[in-house]
Amino acid sequence: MAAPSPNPAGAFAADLLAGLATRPRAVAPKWFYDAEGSALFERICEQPEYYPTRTELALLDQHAEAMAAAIGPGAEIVEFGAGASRKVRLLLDALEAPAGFVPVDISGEHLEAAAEALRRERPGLRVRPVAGDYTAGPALALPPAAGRRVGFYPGSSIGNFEPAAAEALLRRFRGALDGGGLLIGVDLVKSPALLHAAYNDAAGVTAAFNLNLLARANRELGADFALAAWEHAAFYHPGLQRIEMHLVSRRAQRVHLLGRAFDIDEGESLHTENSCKYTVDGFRALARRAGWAPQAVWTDAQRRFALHWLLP
Ligand code: AVI
Repeated sequence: MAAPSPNPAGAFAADLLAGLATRPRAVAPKWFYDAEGSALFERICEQPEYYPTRTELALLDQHAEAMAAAIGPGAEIVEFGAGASRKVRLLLDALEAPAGFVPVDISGEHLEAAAEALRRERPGLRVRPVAGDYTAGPALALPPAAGRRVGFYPGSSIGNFEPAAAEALLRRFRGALDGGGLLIGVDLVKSPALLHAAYNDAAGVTAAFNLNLLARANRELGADFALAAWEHAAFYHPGLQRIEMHLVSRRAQRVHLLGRAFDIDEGESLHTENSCKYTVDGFRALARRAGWAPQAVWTDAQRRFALHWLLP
């Protein structure tokens, strides 16, 4: 994996400066996840409209044994983008003699605490967290394998990459897992109304999550984004099968960031996230293009979410 950036604020600054200067303006969603953003994301997962988390948890709960059988005994689970590690617990509970757990996450802050909690709960489990950006940079450098490696990438985070980038990331995982399989959660294409509600929750948590990107730039980079002058917008694009999230300027305004000034028109947007949705077959085709051989797939009765088991 990429070594943790020696200067993450520098990487955020460079990305945001470049993103504000391009048209349409855009910034990568990975910058949502500072401590505040991660906490807001945890709250999103609890909103009644945001079905992916509870649907995936139910799938893991219901099919853990079949998944464990597919994975086999003695596996070392590598979770990409590990958060509170709630989902992996369901998997670890079902696995036969797991050789270890390697949570990988860009935000090192919670990683060590989450790893420590898991070690306390499961004294026999070897937990070796890796802090760094698994999406970019040189090939992932994981600690020497303690067993047959198996990747776990839940939450449909793969949807936050456009298909070409998602294909590249799946290839990257294939390289890092060194012959091991990948269990991956993918949000399914569904009714636009359900999707729209999931990204426009009534409590406004997703809006706060989106706006936190600007608040973070103010906190960390001394920018002067006026939060009240920006509005959360999320909508489903049926042609591209994705939710798009934007921050839309409510008025003409000038923003300062690290000695540069950006003039933003009323109604202009900063594109902050795509969340791509896939049919089961569409995702299997993407996985094949990335060199994976799709195996079993588990979906809920309402076909909202899918967990795919892939072999190299
Ligand atoms: C992390 N990721 C899969 C979430 C999603 O649904 O795309 C992030 C998110 N954005 C808004 N709500 C949730």
